[in-house]
Amino acid sequence: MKRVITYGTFDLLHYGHINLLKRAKALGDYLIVAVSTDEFTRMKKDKKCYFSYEQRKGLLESVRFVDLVIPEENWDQKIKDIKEYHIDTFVIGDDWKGKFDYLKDEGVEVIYLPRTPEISTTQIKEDLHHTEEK
Ligand code: C2G
Repeated sequence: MKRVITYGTFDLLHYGHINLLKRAKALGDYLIVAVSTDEFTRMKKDKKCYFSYEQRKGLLESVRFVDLVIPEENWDQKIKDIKEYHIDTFVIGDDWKGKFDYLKDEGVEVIYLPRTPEISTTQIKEDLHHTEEK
């Protein structure tokens, strides 16, 4: 059983996220998603999620490509997670290209997948804001 892990905030879950999760699952047999807690999101993105951690966790657990959702509480938990969950492959969007190559030293495959262009949580918020203004 090939075990894959990925990390993210996944706020306002959209088709770009789903595209990533679908491709991540296709790389193995079991996909773990580490979703950022509200506290960690505030720290890493300096902004508040629209949906709470529990809501984002519940949404991700409803995605058929996802087998387990765990909390991402800090930048440094990846090596512990890889050991604890016997991970074979780490995958994330290529906006992070190169940032997690150090995980190869733990014997895992590190894969950066192309992001889905034109969609992002920020874009959704901006578009909705402009729509309201019309
Ligand atoms: N993503 C994508 N295409 C988009 C938007 C996002 O492929 N149009 C991918 C990102 O590359 C990432 C995942 O979907 O792999 C989740 O995106 P975010 O929630 O923006 O993740 P981020 O806030 O970058 O958190 O420790 C790593 C961080 O937790 C990553």
